[in-house]
Amino acid sequence: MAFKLPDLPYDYDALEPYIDIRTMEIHHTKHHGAYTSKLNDAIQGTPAESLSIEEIMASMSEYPVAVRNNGGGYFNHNLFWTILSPDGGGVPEGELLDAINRKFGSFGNFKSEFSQAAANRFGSGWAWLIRKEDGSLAVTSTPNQDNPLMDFVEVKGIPLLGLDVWEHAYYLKYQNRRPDYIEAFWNLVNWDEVARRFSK
Ligand code: MN3
Repeated sequence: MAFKLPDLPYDYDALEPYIDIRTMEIHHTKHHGAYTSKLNDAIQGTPAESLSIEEIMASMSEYPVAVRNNGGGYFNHNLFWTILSPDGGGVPEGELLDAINRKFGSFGNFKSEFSQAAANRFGSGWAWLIRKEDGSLAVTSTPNQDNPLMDFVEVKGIPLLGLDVWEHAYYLKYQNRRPDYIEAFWNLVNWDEVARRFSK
C-alpha cells in the first residue's frame, strides 16, 4: 500500500505571519509531496510496502539511501504539520511541563537549548525534543531527513516536537535569518499535540 501525502490540518495561510502562505504551500505540495512519491517509488515491489513508516524507520540501516532520505522526509513532515497550529504557542502544561522542568530546570532553559540545537545544525536538518527509552526527555538534532526513530542515530527516542531548519522551510520570508524563523516557531507550537505524543 502506497503512502499518502496527508492534508494539512489547517489552511496554507493559517500560520501567517510566522510562516507565510507561499512557503507553506510549496513546502507541503512540492517538498513533502516529492518525499512521499519518491518513498513510494523506492519501496515499490519490496517487503517495505507492507510496513508502517515507523517500522521502516526502526530498521533504516537495512535500506537504501533513497528510503532513508524520502522515508525520513515523509515521516518528519507528517509530524511537523501536526505540532504546528494557528492556536499554538504559550507553554505546555501538566506532566509534560513537569518532565521539561525536571530535565532542563525550566521551560525557558528548554526553549533556549532547543533553539540552539536548531540554529547550530549546519546545513539542512531538524531539531528535536524526544522521549528516550528510559522515559526522560532530550534535545537532539539530526542532519538532512534523518530522525531519532532511525536505528543508527546517536541519540534515539520518540520525537515529540520537531523543527525543520532546511532553507526551504523559511527562506522566502526569512532568507538567511534562521534565528528569526526559530523565534517565530514558538508562537505556533501545538503543545496539546506534543503532550499527547508524550503520554502515548
Ligand atoms: Mn521541509
